[in-house]
Amino acid sequence: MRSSSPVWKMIMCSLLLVLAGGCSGEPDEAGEGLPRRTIPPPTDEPYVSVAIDNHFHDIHVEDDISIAFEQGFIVKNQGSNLHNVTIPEIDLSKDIRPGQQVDLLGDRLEPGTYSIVCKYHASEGMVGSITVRSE
Ligand SMILES: [Cu+2]
Repeated sequence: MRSSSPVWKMIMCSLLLVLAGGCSGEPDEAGEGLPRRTIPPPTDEPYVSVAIDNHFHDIHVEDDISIAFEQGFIVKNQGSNLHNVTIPEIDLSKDIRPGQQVDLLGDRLEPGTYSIVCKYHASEGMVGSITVRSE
């Protein structure tokens, strides 16, 4: 994507609005003394994986996703099929109906690496992995 596209500017403007509490609508190529930086992942909000038909987003094994212990972890079913979160390491298996979510905030995962499997669609590759850091 070209950095000068209107969509990209709109996205960046929205981010600036959230981060800086204001946005002029003008591109700010020179900056105003604020260091440009990559937005860090929020550590005080749960990490969310979206389940669609039939795939988990944002917990791909190859991406080696890790979250802070305090964050918690939510899987939202935004597809139209019934999905499931099975975490063999903690003997957890919960179905998630369309529009529902599984919230592991109150059932916090101890530090370690976990497999996330949809028992209905594992054969279609609906699997993932997440590591909970100890710090
Ligand atoms: Cu599924």
